[in-house]
Amino acid sequence: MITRIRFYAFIMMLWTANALHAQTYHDRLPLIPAPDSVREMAGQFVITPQTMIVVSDDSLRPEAFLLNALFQKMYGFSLTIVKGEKPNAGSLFLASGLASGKIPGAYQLKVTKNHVFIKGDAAVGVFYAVQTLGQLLPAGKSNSITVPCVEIMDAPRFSWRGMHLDVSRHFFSVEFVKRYLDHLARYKMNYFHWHLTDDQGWRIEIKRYPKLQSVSAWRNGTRIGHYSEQPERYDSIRYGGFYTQEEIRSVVEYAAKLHITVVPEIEMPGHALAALAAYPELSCTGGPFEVGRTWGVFQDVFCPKEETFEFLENVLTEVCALFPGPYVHVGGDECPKDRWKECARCQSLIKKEGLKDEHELQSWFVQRIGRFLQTKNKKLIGWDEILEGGLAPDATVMSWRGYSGGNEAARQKHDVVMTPTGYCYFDYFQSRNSSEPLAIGGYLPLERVYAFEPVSAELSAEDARYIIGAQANLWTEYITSEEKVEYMLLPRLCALSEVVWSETGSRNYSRFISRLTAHFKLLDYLGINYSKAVFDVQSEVMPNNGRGVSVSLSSPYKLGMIRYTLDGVDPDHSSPVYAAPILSDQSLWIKAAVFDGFTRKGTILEQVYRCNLATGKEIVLANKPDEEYCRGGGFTLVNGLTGSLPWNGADWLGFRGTDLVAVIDLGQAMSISRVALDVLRDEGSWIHYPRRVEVLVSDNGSDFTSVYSLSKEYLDPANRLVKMKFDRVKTRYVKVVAENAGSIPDGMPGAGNPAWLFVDEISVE
Ligand code: TNX
Repeated sequence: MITRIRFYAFIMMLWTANALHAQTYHDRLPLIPAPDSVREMAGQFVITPQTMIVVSDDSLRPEAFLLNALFQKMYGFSLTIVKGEKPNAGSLFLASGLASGKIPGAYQLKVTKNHVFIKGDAAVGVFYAVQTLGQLLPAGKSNSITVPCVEIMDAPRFSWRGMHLDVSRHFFSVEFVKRYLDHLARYKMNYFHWHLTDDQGWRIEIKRYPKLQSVSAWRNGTRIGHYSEQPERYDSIRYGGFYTQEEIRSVVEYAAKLHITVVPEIEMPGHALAALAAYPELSCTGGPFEVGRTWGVFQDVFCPKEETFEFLENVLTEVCALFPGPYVHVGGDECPKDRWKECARCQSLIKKEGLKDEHELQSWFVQRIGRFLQTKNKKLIGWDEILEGGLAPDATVMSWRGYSGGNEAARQKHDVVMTPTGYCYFDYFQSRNSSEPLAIGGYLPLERVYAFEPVSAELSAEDARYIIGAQANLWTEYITSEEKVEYMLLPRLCALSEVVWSETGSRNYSRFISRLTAHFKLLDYLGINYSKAVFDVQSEVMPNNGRGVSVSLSSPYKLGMIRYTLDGVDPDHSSPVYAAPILSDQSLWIKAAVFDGFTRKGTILEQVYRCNLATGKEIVLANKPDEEYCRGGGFTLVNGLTGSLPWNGADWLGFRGTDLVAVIDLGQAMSISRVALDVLRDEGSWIHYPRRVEVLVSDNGSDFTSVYSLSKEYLDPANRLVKMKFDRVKTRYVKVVAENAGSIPDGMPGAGNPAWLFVDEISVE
């Protein structure tokens, strides 16, 4: 009998082992970013206050201290640290010397019933192993902590795994900046880009220029509501602050312990209004100026004269001394050239230096600063505008206006950090929920961050090597509190960390979500704020064989179920469970939410589809939309769904500098007399109303006759919907043209750049 039980136990064991294998670790251990390889083993290791940490050499003591700090925070005790050659039974052993890969940070973490064995390539690898171990710890106070037995091998994909924080638009305390660094470290990020100066406040103490502290660090009020709101409203609260050099040093030191390099950003020549308010003589006009109280781009910028360079070099001398890292970020973005065009001094400088125009003058400006930084042994890094008029030798480019600047820089053999707005701007909305807190605009849900690939397929293998990594940016125009910083950061940082750390092959969104939702327990336990948009229902609309649309609902959260209604009533736990796509050639009103038993997990998705003759029909676009705003392709324009505001990557097509030319095949000749085009106007985001619209018809799809055309003078940009009525005509093909506004005029945000044209829907009646 006993043997039989043993036999069954054996079979059961095999079965469980197999099951574990089939399910893969991804779904079980809440590790983010996903390690290269994870082998789960039976059993667990138990940590008590008596467990010891053994370090193989003294250089690893700091990592042991950090592990202890984590135990202290989570369980209220810390362990004794001793030095030793090998893992004692019952101890946590930390060693270095693992064969390292190209990029520092590789580690092995082995948890057995007897000990925890950590081996890193160096202290940095040990540090990352400790972070991984931290994510395996149970969320709940106890004196007996169990860790599952597992063997992990891991190494980073990119050497630049960055996260940015703007402390100018809103200011955050040193304590909070350190907490922010903890978040970065938890997900193995290694660069902190500290945006220290901008129009609305100068936040770093520079001893030589005390007015940067007394004047530039403070503004007399702040814009209320969104930048696009009219009339403009302001509060009159004096707002500001700055970090003393001592505080800066303490942040840099703190970051170094977390193996994070701090990259300070001192903005020039643009975004410099706060500095000019204190030192107006550094401008072209002489001022006076006040520290910015609203957002956007200001015309007054540093004037490229000797006093300015003297000032900037003195500032940078103090900055270089404070930040031991190799990089200094000099901004370079959004510098309007209006003042330089009107300034006799600038114009004679252009002549004297043999420059073509103001863009080359900006490039000359940045190159001069680059040469100065070289004397300090620092590398210059700047936003992709530093490409215009020629790159400074050895400059590293941070590509934010899509991929193109970064790709171009890589082709010129310059290092590149990718941070395209469409994937990396954490100041964008992450949910379409109408109760979402105010954000700048745009839509960047978790899934889209997760889909980010820093290396564009357009690059050759040789040029791709210059993409040293990626980062996300957190601009804080609308982020006024620490809680909101965390809310905007998390969990999007989790997705980004996987993009920059994990092997591309291991990326799988639904597995990521199961690990992430399990990992939320730890965030809850640590009292960290994060967005729960991941529990929202997602929808996908497809053409239904020429007869309207087919709408599928899904949720990445597999533990719940989707319930929905079609009558406008909010779904509850008794509403129908979604099982198959909803088909319709009539208008459709869908409300849906995810339920875990009786509990609704996320918010309610609400979508209205308005079907017309064009809905679900074949559509061909002559010009490709930009790769950042092309999801859903041409069908986006005939899917019955009006793009939501805030505008986003899902329901809108974005054309950068090019026109919309769409041909819809109605399938057979139909009688029509109206075409409506839904367009977006958001000039703050460089999105402009079209210059001209036209409707053409054809029976054969190649010879078109114009039936309607209207140009700028007659178009009313106040209308989101461009309604085009004409004499009733029978036709099979309908061509709709919307001409891009062209280059953005001077004085507007993004002046000189190609305007965006955003369209989301064409209806034909
Ligand atoms: C553009 S990205 C900026 C910032 C704004 C941000 C808002 C970049 C280099 N410049 O000044 O805060 O957009 O999303």
